[in-house]
Amino acid sequence: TSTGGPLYPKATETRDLRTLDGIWNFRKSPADPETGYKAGWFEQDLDKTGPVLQMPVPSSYNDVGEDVSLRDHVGVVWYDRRFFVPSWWSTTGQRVWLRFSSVHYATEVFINGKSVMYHEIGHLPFEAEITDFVTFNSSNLLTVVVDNTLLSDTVPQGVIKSVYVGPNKIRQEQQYTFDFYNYAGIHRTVFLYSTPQVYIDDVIVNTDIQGHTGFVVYNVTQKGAASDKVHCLIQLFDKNGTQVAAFNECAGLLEIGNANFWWPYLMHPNPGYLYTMKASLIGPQGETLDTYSQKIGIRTVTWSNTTIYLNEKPLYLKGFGMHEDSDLRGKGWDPVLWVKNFNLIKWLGANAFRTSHYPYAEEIYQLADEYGIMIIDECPSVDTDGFSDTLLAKHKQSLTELIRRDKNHPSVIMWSISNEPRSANKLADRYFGEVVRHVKSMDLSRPVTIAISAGASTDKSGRHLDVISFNRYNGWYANPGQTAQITNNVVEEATNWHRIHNKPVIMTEYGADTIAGLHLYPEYIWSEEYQCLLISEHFKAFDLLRKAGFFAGEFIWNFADFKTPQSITRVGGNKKGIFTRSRQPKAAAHHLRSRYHALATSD
Ligand code: GCB
Repeated sequence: TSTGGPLYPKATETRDLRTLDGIWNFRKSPADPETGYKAGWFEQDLDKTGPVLQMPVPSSYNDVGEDVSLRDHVGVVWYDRRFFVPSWWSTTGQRVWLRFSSVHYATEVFINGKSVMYHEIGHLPFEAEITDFVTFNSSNLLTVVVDNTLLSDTVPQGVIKSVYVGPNKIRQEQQYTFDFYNYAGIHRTVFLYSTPQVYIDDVIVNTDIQGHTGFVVYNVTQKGAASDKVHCLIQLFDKNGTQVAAFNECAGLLEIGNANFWWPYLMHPNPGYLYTMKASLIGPQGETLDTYSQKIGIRTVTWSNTTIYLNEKPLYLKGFGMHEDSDLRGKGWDPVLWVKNFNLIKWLGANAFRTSHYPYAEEIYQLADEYGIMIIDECPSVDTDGFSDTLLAKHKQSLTELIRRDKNHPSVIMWSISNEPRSANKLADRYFGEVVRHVKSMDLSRPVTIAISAGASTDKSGRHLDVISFNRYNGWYANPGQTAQITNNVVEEATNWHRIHNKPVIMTEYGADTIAGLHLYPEYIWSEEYQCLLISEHFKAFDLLRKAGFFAGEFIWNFADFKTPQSITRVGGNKKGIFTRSRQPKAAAHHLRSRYHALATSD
């Protein structure tokens, strides 16, 4: 089993890096998942053991073919490719590492026919040191076996149904209750990288502010040497590359007078200010053993029973739920898509989004740090149900990996530990108590929330949270076509949540499916006019709630249209986007934009 890879791989003075992205060989397994194992597909090139497809990495495999059995495949698929490791990595005594930034859902990795790691849960990185498995004077075979099956104890959960399709013919169908397509495959970059023998394993950063002074509390951990044989040099550089602080302990405190704090977009003329923190491991002779640099932002997040504060200023979050989703690529990491997304986020005047309903690619958090966009970081637990102990263990594991990965991002201001769990179930009380305790044991610096769909009077999870978030579809699932009651309902429900829990409240979802280009007036569901009207009625509620003093943010559902399983309530997918799937604005995008910009000037 493999977890971790807490540090995003980087080339530095002491480390080299390449990616194994590109076109790989690919084959679906027959229904029996053991087939490939029994036939030894991991011991030779896939194209020698049968026909292969050409498969891009990173990408979901589902939508690149013309074959419904590829799109809807349930179970195991095989990938392979060959790669070289530079011989000088060996002559200089470097360790060789292989890191997958995300593969969905369960993965076993072989190198030259030997199993080197297994990882479960999509959307999170895993890595292994493979120095002893590779050869340096010839190519190496890398085989990846991926299983997309979701069951009652996977995160997220699903169920496999056997569907009778004729005599002796059964089709296995993956069913799940969540509302996005269960895309699968090698979704993010595959890194091959080197570190020295003695290497920096992790860097933990926390920041604080006092007046104009910034503080960076850090801890650099190393592996490969006795701790009395090495020390650290920590240097902090500002945007111009000027060193503003330094210290020679592996754990310590840096003080930066007149610091540039990290501010969100539109809350400050210079949002997203990042320093570069360089950590070096120094050996007994004063030699540099390893270095690792990362960008950090100096900011605080605090909260009371009514308000969330950033750098001691009250926050009002304006954003949306998103998805990693696009045409052809599915959930494959795509820098073009995401730079475009961030440009649209700025165009809208938004300052936040929720990584609904799973952790996004690390590069997205790096962009959010740079742009000053705040993130509610959600783990992959959606529609959480059953609340078994095995599920609880995996749910905690997903948060362990998430927090280890994202702990240093200034953009991450809150953890969301679930979306729409069945929290009226009495088992949800103990379950979420445990999950929150687990998060708090790892990070006390950020509030914890759940995007709740249960009603305030039946929900059992809210008492464990710092911030109450709720999803509600007034004028859509409830009373479709009727907008007159929306404002009242939203005000009442938010007020009720606050009255019961005495905590800040956020609306994390509201919205209406809308077919771009469908115009119906007077407003009629599915039209652009209806989406505008529905959100206007919500805006009235938000303005009233802001005056009430406990309302901390509004998140429309969704940023863009996205793919879902096939259903008669979905036209080519979920159409609640304010942008189409190709990121063109519907009328609601313009409408939301004028609100978010106006809120920025009034703040
Ligand atoms: C929800 C879910 C979200 C769905 C949305 C909808 O409550 O959290 O994943 O896509 O409703 O549009 O039905």
